Amino acid sequence: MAKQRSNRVSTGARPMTTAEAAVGALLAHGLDTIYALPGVHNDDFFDALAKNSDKIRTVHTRHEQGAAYMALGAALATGKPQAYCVVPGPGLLNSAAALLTAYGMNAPVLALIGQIPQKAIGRGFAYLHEIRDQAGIISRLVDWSARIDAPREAPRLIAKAMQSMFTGRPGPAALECAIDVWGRSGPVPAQAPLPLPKKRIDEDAIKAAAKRLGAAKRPLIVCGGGAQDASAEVRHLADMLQAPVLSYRRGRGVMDDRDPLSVNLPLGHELWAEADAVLAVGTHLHMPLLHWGVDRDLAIVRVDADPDEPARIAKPKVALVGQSAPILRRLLDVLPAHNARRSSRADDMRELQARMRKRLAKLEPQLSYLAAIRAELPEDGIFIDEVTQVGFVSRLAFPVHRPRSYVSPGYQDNLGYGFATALGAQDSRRDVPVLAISGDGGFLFTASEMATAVRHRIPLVTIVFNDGAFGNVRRIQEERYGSRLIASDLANPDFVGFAESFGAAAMRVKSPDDLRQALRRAFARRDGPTLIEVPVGIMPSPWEFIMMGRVRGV
Ligand SMILES: Cc1ncc(C[n+]2csc(CCOP(=O)(O)OP(=O)(O)O)c2C)c(N)n1
Ligand SMILES: [Mg+2]
Repeated sequence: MAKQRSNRVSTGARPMTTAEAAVGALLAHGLDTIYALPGVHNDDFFDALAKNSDKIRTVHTRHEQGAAYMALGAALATGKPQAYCVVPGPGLLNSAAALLTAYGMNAPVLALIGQIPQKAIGRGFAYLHEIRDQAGIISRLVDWSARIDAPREAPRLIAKAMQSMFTGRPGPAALECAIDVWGRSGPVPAQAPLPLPKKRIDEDAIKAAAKRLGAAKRPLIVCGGGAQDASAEVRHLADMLQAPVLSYRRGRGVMDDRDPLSVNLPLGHELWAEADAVLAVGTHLHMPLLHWGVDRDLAIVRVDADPDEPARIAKPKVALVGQSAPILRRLLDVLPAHNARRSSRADDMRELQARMRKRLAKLEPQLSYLAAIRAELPEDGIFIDEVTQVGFVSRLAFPVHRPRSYVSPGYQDNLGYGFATALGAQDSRRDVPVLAISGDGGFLFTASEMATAVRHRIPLVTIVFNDGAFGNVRRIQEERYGSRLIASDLANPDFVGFAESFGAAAMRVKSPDDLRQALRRAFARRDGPTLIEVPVGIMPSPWEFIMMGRVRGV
């Protein structure tokens, strides 16, 4: 059997190096960019990239976390697989927070990671960048990983990695390759991309879901990141059921916020209290199930790509496992036969929305700055949030009109992800403006990538809201710890001077009106980055609208 296979391999195989085979496989999967930071372990791989530079761009960063976050941003903005390449040991660990975030966001990011000489792996000889059980560490960060041990393995393993990133719960994958394997030559068989396994739609479950939802008097839809590719279907279902659609971080943009049925987290919290059926699409339902409560009067229908997800916290009435778009299309076919007659909820929803806007109105100046951004960022522009005061409010009140046009880090909520992720989004989507917001704390996590933005002429616009503090932390210390402030004040650079010193454009503005003018100028500049610093004071807390209490099953 093994012999037969090797015969088959040698007939159609062409001699090439592992690195050449790997680059060829990336190209065969439609990748045209790799985010990377070089080093001796991967020199042969980079040389293969150099030989193919007419087909694949290499965007090099100043820190490995920048490369991995850029791949993440590109994957989120395009919905397509993206790759990054770093050295082993410290290179891998430097990229690990981004890989963790890609895992949490179910983003198809392929990590290509170097290794020490193949024969020495696991032996503790103290080779450069050696780390104990690198494969074991990687296997905790991604669902699928492997090591390329010979040229002939590269195309097959890359094809398997690509397939794994879209199988079940989507997410990152990783491949290691030893320093002496990248340059090794050998016969390499041709390998076509592997088909994605087609999941049969469970017709009984579709019917059960249609009956539950169709009979519901107060249905609610909740969307997470897994609904981003099912926007048309969700919008149609919402209309058919006259169901409000709740989205918070990763689900924003699935519904157009101009639709009165599109609701934010606090309004969703109110509606959750009285809903009799919920359709949850591609979401952990973390806040509703763990914080808001459930009871027997609420029939939950889950749609999720991960077969283990629906019953993790609470067993739903109906679970539909697979890609959300085809499942929802089938539900749209079947629902009309079971759907109650429904009158439009538009007026009623407009009233609820107006009340909610009044409650949120105290979140100033955050709302006015967000309004200025929305007025200048075109509808197809992409907004990248951050773990900062204006970012928290954007998740509740920044109007989003299209899927994949609002990026938020999901449950990792890791400070400092934003700027480099936004660079990747803008690099991969040169056709639309991308806008990143940061606090002064978060921005400096990856601020060195301003050099990358200038080097690769990435026209990202970044707003830094500067309050001279880890403001969120400071507020908690004031409110809960008797104002014993510790580790929350910041010594900052002159952000305008900092950006200009890299060759970026920079401005400082002090009001929402001035921000609009600055944004207009910044978006007009398409050959490099712009930083806009906005000095701000202490802002009102958004947390009463985010961490909300139990409303069911009390
Ligand atoms: C990786 C990571 N480290 C620490 C935190 C904790 N944290 C949350 S918000 C915050 C302060 C944010 O400061 P800044 O970016 O200036 O925003 P501000 O709250 O001042 O608007 C910190 C340290 C986190 N969320 N993620
Ligand atoms: Mg701050």
